Amino acid sequence: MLFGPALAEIGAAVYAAYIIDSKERVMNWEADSIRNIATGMLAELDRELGTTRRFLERTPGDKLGWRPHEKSKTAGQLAFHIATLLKGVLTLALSDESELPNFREEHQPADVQEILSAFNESEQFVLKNLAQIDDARMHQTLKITRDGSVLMELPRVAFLRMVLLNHLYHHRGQYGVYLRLMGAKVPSSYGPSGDESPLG
Ligand code: NI
Repeated sequence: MLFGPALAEIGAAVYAAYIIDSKERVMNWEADSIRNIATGMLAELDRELGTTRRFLERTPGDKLGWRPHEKSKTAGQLAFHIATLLKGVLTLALSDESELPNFREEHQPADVQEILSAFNESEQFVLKNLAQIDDARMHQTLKITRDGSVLMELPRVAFLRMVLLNHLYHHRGQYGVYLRLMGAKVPSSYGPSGDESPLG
């Protein structure tokens, strides 16, 4: 046990409060989801974008070139990928057929501000455009090609779940390990991190 009994009790109370808060949000989320698919995704993103921004904000400005392994992206490259993927993926989903673009995954941002600005731009783009996709269009097939060959052919809703949402959460978890190894404080996300509990 890292904490004494008193601290453990406080921790349990904080966690219980968090769960109550989550239930309220989940209830809202379900009510929204009934309206349509895009609104449900936006309700989910309402939580997830805030958490993701906190991860990006913790980036140490003097470690953008750091990488955990020679095959890994640098911290700056990974953070910039997280910051831009929402806009890049949703742009693809707005067309019925797209050639897979280069997402500039190797772009090395100059500073943390460039990462946060890109994330803000992504967020605004998603908030403005995702709600425009009605359920009928969500169920229509989307085709992604590379050099003319079909890479993916699937309903738009499945593409958005996998390549927009799950992809974002995957990289955010990965980035949490980067933050830990760079000596930064790791934000809580699903439960406490080693540095903080969900209510701060
Ligand atoms: Ni990726």
